[in-house]
Amino acid sequence: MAANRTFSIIKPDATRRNLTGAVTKMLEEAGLRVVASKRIQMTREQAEGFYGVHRERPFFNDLVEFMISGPVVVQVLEGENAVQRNRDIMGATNPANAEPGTIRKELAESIEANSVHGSDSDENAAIEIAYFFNDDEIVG
Ligand code: IDP
Repeated sequence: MAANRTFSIIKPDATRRNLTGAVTKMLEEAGLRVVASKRIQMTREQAEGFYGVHRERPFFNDLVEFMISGPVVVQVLEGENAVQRNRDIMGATNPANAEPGTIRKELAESIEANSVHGSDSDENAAIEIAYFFNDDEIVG
């Protein structure tokens, strides 16, 4: 299968604990290549828009507060089967349920402060990449 792309966020709990490198190393060791990366402070509007699908969920407001509580690192990852490969190395949403060796099992703090975001489909990957990056910022 041809290499394709997914979108990743290193969340504020990880940047706060200086784990940007540790997360990126795990992504790279899983066979993903970082083809775009920037450290940003998300605005409330950006976070609400990004997580718009969760607007009706009970944790929505807390999630937005968490995502703007500190810097995040947004990344485009490239590799064979990139979306699934990234989901596999991330582990389950709740770190308590994540497999050993996954980012969330090894590094995450809680179901909310779970260190990483990763797109859940090729379609959403394309939408999420375009939400944060211009084409000329992605260098494969
Ligand atoms: P995912 O990030 O594993 O795809 P989603 O269900 O899409 O999981 O949830 C998005 C994010 O919302 C999670 O990564 C986590 O930060 C937060 N979240 C999900 N479920 C809960 C919950 O029950 N309580 C608090 N935060 C949650």
